[in-house]
Amino acid sequence: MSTSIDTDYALAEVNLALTPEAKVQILREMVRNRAFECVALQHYQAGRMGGFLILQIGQEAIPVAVRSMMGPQDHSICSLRGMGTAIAAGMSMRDGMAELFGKATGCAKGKGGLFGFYAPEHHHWGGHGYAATQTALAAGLAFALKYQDKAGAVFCYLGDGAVNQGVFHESLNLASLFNLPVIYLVENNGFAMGTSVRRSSAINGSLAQRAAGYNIEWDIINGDYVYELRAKLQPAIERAYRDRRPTVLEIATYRFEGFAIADANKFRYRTKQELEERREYHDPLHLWITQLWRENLLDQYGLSRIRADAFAEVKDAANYAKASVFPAPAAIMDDIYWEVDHATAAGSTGRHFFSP
Ligand SMILES: Cc1ncc(C[n+]2csc(CCOP(=O)(O)OP(=O)(O)O)c2C)c(N)n1
Repeated sequence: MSTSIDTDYALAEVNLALTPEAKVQILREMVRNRAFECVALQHYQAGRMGGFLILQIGQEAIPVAVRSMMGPQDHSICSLRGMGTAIAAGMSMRDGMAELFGKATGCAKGKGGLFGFYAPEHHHWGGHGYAATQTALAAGLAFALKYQDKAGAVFCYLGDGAVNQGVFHESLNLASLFNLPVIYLVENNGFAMGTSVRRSSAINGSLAQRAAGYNIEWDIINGDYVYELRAKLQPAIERAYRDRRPTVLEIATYRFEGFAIADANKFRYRTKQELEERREYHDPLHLWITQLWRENLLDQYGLSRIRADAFAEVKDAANYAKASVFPAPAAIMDDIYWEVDHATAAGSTGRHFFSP
């Protein structure tokens, strides 16, 4: 197992500034992320949840490292592969698990499932099902920060399958033109559903290179390593804070599960051997544990405690979700449209722009 790459980035200023407790906290967050998704998977397979279950297992270092670099003035927004990103942002496991169970106590009152993973109190704005739509919303959020003369940046996640959508290119153009403090994080896990990057992208050596066409700085990161992620995020964050300029970061990663849990083809577009190799040698969680081990910041007892705490938290969340009630049928239209909630004429007629 190679950790030499991360050892080099350990010397980056932003990593030298990390306290031992902060490093262990990063591990705690990664373990919480994985525990949440593993337990969600068990309940999904037991038939307790409907819809899709789209997991980030194998990609956890990214949202956790990104969050470790964010301040209270920053915002995040992501695609449909974003439950772990919401948990890393600060959403409680109870809010998330109840949402997956479709219960009224969930973060979107049981009406959104994983597409409803919003945590506005933590500046996390979902959870978007249509590939790349969040890239335009991120530009809008960044524009709002600038327009209102507020500090901060917007961290927008998207997948490799989203980089060829027109809306992403419009967003890049405007982000550059208007000098917006937005950081686009392309999580390149190699596949859009079952389509490989090689088959979907005309330029596939580097997805981030598209940014050059819009006069935007870009970089490529190995997303298995926390230190590398943090080191390479730092210039992008400075650029957003200081220069109000966007950045595109392409982050190489790998998802251990299928596209969604119901992915009948998951061994047709990649081999079992490839998957086993990734799990064995490139699991970001194991790599970070090894790193902390080498730095004498972790022992077996400490690791067991972290795991036990995470699983206790997620078990409590699942019990809470099970015990919660489903939303009442009469509430089906509540909290969906502002116009309905505020009893406007448009809310009662459904007509927003045209007279009957
Ligand atoms: C505009 C649009 N077209 C098609 C789909 C169907 N779809 C859902 S996820 C997905 C692939 C997304 O791949 P990627 O962006 O690489 O994200 P990943 O699933 O790898 O995290 C597609 C094509 C969609 N959601 N939105």
